[in-house]
Amino acid sequence: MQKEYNPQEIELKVQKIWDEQSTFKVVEDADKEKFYCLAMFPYPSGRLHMGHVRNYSIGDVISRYQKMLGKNVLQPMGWDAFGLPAENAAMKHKVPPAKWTYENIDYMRDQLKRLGFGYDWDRELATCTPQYYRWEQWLFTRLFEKGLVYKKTAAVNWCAHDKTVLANEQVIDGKCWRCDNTVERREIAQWFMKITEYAQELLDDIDKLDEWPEKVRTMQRNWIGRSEGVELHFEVEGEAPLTVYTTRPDTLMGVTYVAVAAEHALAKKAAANNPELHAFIDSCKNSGVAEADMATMEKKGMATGLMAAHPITGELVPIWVANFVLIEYGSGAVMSVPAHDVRDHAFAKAYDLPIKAVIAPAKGDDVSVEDEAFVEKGVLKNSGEFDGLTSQQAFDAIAEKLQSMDKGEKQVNFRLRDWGVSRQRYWGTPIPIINCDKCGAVAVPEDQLPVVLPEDVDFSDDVIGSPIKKMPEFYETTCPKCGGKAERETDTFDTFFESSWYYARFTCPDADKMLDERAKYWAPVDQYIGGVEHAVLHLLYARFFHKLMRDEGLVDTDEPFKRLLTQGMVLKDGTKMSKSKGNTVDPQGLIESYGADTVRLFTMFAAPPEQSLEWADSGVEGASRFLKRLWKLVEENIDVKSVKVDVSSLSDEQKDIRRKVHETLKKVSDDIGRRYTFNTAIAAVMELINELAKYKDDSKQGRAIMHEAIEFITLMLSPIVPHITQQLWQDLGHEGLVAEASWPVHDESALVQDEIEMMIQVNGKLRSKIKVPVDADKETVETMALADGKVVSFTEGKTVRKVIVVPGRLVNLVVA
Ligand code: RRW
Ligand code: ZN
Repeated sequence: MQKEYNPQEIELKVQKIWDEQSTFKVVEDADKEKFYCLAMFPYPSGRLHMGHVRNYSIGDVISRYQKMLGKNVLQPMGWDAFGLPAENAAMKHKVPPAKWTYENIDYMRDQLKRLGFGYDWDRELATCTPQYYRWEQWLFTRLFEKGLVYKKTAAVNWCAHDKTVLANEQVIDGKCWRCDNTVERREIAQWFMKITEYAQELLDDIDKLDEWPEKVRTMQRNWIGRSEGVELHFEVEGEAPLTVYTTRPDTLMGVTYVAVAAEHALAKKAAANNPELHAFIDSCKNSGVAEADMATMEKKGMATGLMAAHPITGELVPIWVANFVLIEYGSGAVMSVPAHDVRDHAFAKAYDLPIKAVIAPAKGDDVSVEDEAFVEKGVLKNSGEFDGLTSQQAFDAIAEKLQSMDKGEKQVNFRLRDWGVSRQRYWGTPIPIINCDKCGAVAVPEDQLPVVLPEDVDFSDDVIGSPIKKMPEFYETTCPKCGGKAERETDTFDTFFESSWYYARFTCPDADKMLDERAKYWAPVDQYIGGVEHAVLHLLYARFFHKLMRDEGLVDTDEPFKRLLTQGMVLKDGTKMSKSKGNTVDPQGLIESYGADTVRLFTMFAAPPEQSLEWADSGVEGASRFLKRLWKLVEENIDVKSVKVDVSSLSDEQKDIRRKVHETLKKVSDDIGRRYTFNTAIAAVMELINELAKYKDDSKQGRAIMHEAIEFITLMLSPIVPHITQQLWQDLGHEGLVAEASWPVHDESALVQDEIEMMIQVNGKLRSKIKVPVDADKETVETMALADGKVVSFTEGKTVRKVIVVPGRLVNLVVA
């Protein structure tokens, strides 16, 4: 064994062994319990970030541990390769996005290999290859036939100067990121997936995800946003009735106005001969407020001059146009109850609209709604025949009344909208549709798939927008239905489309259909690991896709991810490490100076996986020192190999140290296997190593215990620092790989303690320590304490007034 720990040399050597032996290649085996461990695959952005290192270290520790438990472990890796960054880089460096992407993949693959992650590289995939995206094109055409996708106009960001659609990230303070021109909203035809058809199931199945963080389950529930309410109609003279939805029908008698979205038909009509209103509506459209900002933006409105009839009283209330009502939500109109809704209240105050209180607190004094809305439920007042009912009773009574008048009915609503998947970008999967003047939108027939994205596009000039929109050789085609001239769709999919099913494709990356039988063997993913930034959309879309694929017969489970771990952020100086903040630490430099094991150890030790990890140079130094200490411990005790412990002949001291060894093993198994607190597992091993460093016992059994301890330590640390432990494992005389060894099991009998140490105090001062049998009763302990030689010297000639025994810990003698 070498005297010095040389990480660079060891790591490259060990990685070569894994490579040559295909250690992490995995095939389906019905006789073995499977374990599918997946960490969110990266965008090939250029180089690995510390956030990636953390994500993939967690996944690798879990995978390697499960493999040592004897399971058939799948841990794949691939590339989420489409998207805007490649286009931006292409414009900047004047290289085609494909070239930029493939070069990044090559570099980042090397980095992952250098970190020693145990991936089955035979399953590597990149979403920008036709072999991958052809199957999502196929699925899309299937869903088209089933009516689960459709075309609808929706607003996009448009830069009139560059004549291109902009992604939300390319709009900065309402201006184009390239030319600073004010961005406009434009309505264009786009493709949508009917995720709303699955809203109820996506909601219900959250209950099955009992190994997901509660926080994420709540975020998913809120995003889906199921509510129970009433849909009702206000008559408008000479117009179609105005339909609104409310979750508070109990407040119906407090409606004092109705508000519609700027795009609502009634607003447009009223604006026809009202230039002021026309201008207001235009200003609403151009403001292009993101949905997230709706709550905080300034609420603005204008009266239309039209009136609506209250469905129960027939009383006329004014119709207003308001910027906070969204046309995409419900009917684009809301009933307003300023007395009992915060937003309506603020609006009524601003425009001097009446406020009518109809709900009183269920208990206590009535409250004024002049300065503030009363939003709680309570008891109805000023509501005619409904007075005195509780909010709950009134919900039903008012719904029934409306129903009997044919003016409304109960309805379940979802906040969730259909998923708009069209992007007017180049670097993405072409949407497999042909637009024909005669036949409309026609799906590309299966035998004409994939629709291949041209990769040899010219980015040497100043390219603006999507090059395929200017390539007749791409878009000119014939209609599959009528054979006439037609044009291909030149929009591409949102990149969340690719990441919604990659986990399934990893099970059969070479299948000549979307998924084959292997997908059923591996589904679901047993452990999924990724950043909390994907807690809502990515996970929801992947759950949706899983159900779509299930309904195609491709998988037979309901949910894709059994257990979810959301890792915390990586911080430096208290803020998120990011390029824009200029506070990143490049993992590459660390690997080169310390080796992969040190980097892995540091990221796993510095914080529990779900919490943020604060970067500290001293932490890396500490991790490096620890590995040197581990090396030294083994090196000093290497001669002890092959001595076996004889449990029956151990001294008390030997039993104690062996107990510590087995206690540590028990704790580490639980920390890694169940709790996922890798940091405390490492801390426990560190503590054990400190103890062992002090332990000098050259007897045969003493050496046997040391031997057992260092073997366990090597095994316990191997998922975290797999290179150094492989070398130590070999030096300890093992033929096979530590990655393929069995996880050790602690000896329960070694944990049994037959004696415990108790402190003896005399008048509150520590005077002695004695060993007593664990099962000794109070009297025995008392007698033993009083008989102890040191104690006697303090009690001689005095009277023992009182003896206090704290079982298992101490005895206090009160003497005078
Ligand atoms: N390709 C997508 C992606 O996010 C994943 C699809 C499944 C949608 C923190 C993590 C910090 C990230 C700073 C920086 C994700 C990080 C994985 C970071 C891949 C985290 C990366 N690709 N967690 N990650 N940089 O390349 O959360 O505090 O951006 O789980 O690495 O990230 S990605
Ligand atoms: Zn046609």
